[in-house]
Amino acid sequence: MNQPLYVTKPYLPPLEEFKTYLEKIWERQILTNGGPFHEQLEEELAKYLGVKYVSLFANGTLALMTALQTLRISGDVITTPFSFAATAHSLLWNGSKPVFCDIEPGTYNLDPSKLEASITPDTKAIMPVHVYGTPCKIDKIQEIATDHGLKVIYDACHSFGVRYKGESVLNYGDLSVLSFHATKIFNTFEGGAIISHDPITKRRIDFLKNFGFSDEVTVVTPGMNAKMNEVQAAMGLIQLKTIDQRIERLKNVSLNYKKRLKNIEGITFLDEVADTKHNYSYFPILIDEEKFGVSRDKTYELLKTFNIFTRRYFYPLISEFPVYKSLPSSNPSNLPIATEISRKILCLPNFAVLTQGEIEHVCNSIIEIQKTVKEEVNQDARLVF
Ligand code: T4K
Repeated sequence: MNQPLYVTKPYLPPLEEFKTYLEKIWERQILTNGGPFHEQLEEELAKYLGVKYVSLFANGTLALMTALQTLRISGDVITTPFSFAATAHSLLWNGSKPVFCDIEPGTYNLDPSKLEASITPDTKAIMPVHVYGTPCKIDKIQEIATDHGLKVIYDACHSFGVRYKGESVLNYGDLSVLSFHATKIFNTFEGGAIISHDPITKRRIDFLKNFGFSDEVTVVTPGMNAKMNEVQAAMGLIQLKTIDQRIERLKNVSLNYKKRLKNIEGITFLDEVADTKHNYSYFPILIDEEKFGVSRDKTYELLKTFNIFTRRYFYPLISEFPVYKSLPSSNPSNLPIATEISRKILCLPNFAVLTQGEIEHVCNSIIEIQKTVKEEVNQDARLVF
């Protein structure tokens, strides 16, 4: 049997290289609290990403929660149900109420044409997600936010390195949040960042992630502990050296998948968006049961028998989790596109070292599942007659 193929495989640099960084940490004995690697990574990331200010965090969820604190958001926040639980959880943890708005079929991101209908006098902000790294309809969202005096915090956890109209997608909105979790294209084991655009906001973020201390004896705000440590930052510095090569390889993986799967009836892909440099960090497909002949869930289960472990990101919708289900905006009639996409979505194994043979194995297994199930159905039909 082949080695199991998971939805992703974290990038790990050569251990020897990592050891040289660990030796420096051991020598300096500075393990956290804004150490030299932390400072270096903030600087290098700002340069690489093409953004003004980076504030590093222990993980993306703490960064989302701190972003809301930074802008003092409390009230209703419009967001997408088609995301990871952390998007909406960060709102609840801040005493805000998520208001779910439907997504659009082309990008699976918040549908700006439905946004305005969700705005009430209690609405304070919009938290869109660039899901799978595909940019939201940024210009339209900003126009609506400006018209209604709302803040925009992008959950950009999938958007490392994504550029839109020639500049970083992270430069849009009031703040953007990244995740550097092990499963992400750029990882620091766990980690995250807030991208801000002016020095005063950057300062507030940095106070908030360090208990609110502005100096040794002064606490200016009730902050929390959300700091990235030196081992995480060292990992980030090493990862940055090879990120462009890995994105290039992922682009190839995506092209190869598309070549092999494009003629299978009932399988479609996410469109590439114009004016965008993608990072190709996820490879989602939609399975239309009627045309493909097998349901998404059955395909997901049967792929396991081929040692292929796909993921249904994002099923169930956040609005379907018990804690959110009773919100009026969680009613499926309010979220028809999100509901449909979450029933069809399947993320295939996708990582930079995925080989051509492994891509063939995934595609051939999908084709075989379709063939076998269709034959079984035909056989059952013959038995009936
Ligand atoms: N907003 C959005 C839009 C997000 O997608 C996320 C996180 C966040 C916010 C929050 O950011 P963080 O606080 O996490 O920084 C994973 C990740 O845990 C999560 O970070 C990510 N989104 C989400 C989309 O995916 P799971 O529950 O699917 O992870 P898990 O452990 O099942 O991993 C998936 C596969 O990856 C495994 O089957 C094997 C492989 N894997 C995983 C890990 C952790 C490895 O090979 N090595 C590993 O160390 O949530």
